[in-house]
Amino acid sequence: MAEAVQHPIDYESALGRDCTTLSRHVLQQLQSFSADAQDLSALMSRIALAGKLISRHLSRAGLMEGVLGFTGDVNVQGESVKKLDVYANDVFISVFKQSGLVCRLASEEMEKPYYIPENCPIGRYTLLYDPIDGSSNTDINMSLGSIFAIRQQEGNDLDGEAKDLLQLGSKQIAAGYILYGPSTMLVYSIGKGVHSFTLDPSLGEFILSEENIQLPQHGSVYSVNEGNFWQWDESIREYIRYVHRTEGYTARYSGAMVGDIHRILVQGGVFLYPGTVKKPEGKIRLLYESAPLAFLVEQAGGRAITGTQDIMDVVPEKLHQRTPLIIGSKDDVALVESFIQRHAQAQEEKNIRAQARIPQ
Ligand code: FDP
Repeated sequence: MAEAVQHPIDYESALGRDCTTLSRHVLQQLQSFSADAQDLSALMSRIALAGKLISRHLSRAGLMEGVLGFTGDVNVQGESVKKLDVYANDVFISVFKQSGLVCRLASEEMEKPYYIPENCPIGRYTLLYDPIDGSSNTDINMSLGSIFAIRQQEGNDLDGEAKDLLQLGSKQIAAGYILYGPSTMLVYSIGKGVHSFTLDPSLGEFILSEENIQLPQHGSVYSVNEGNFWQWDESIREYIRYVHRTEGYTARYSGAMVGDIHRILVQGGVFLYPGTVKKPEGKIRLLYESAPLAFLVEQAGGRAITGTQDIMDVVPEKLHQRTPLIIGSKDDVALVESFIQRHAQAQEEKNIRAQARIPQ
């Protein structure tokens, strides 16, 4: 009888992979144990804890009373608040209590920034976050996300207006998202590439899955809510007509941007949430959705624009500002942009003709 072939097990690399936790990864990236590096590692660990708590809650949501559905309140954006939005918002606040790290948090669910007074004498950071992205998916057991960004707090914000947050996306120290899908993943960047971690429930740890993710230059996916077709600008409608009649494109839209962006990060393509007649600035919030995702996608070699400007160049005027968003693979974003530019140029020529009374 033939002897069974022995495959040597490479314990060293298997263990190395299993042991790369998020906090260790942050320190490895910074190659330092300085106070700043320790802070960033601790910040990411707390965000990971929030992700674990929310993930656990979501996995049991269908088994518990009073977890799903609406609270009956309307948030600052005029949207009906879901019970899970409130839960997830509070989780982020509570994981940062007595951390000495984050003095102030700002989220979609709170009109004004929330202060944790005991942290403020030494807490140098602000956390901006969308606790539950894709709210329409909450009650139907579909993928959801959380989006986060960390910025340095500048000054003491004596008037409580958080004006120091009204700055460019390049002021973000770290950004990322947590995806609650078949497995829970955390994807982050501290400006040194994009890295993904998967929650191992048996260890209760996020373990490194992929380092230095690179977004393909082009992908077949376009991800947009086509129900808004008649509300878009003609340039966006033209782009969509183009992908409809061109071979090689396929539509994917889940209702949770984090899931759609994750697909694009891995496989390439473009996600769009353009302005509509009802919402000329679109739906996506700049400070805790567009800017963190733009930071991440640019770090992975992609692009994010409003249509006329890079997202990272937009200076916010207010905390809950919205922006149109076109984000993903460089070539695909450039294609959408070319439709917008062509349309703007044609419009300009038309206006000049009209002013000069030249027949159209
Ligand atoms: P939400 O339902 O939580 O507000 O962040 C905005 C967002 O989620 C995205 O996650 C999602 O892609 C989009 O809104 C869905 O909005 P539409 O139903 O208008 O397509």
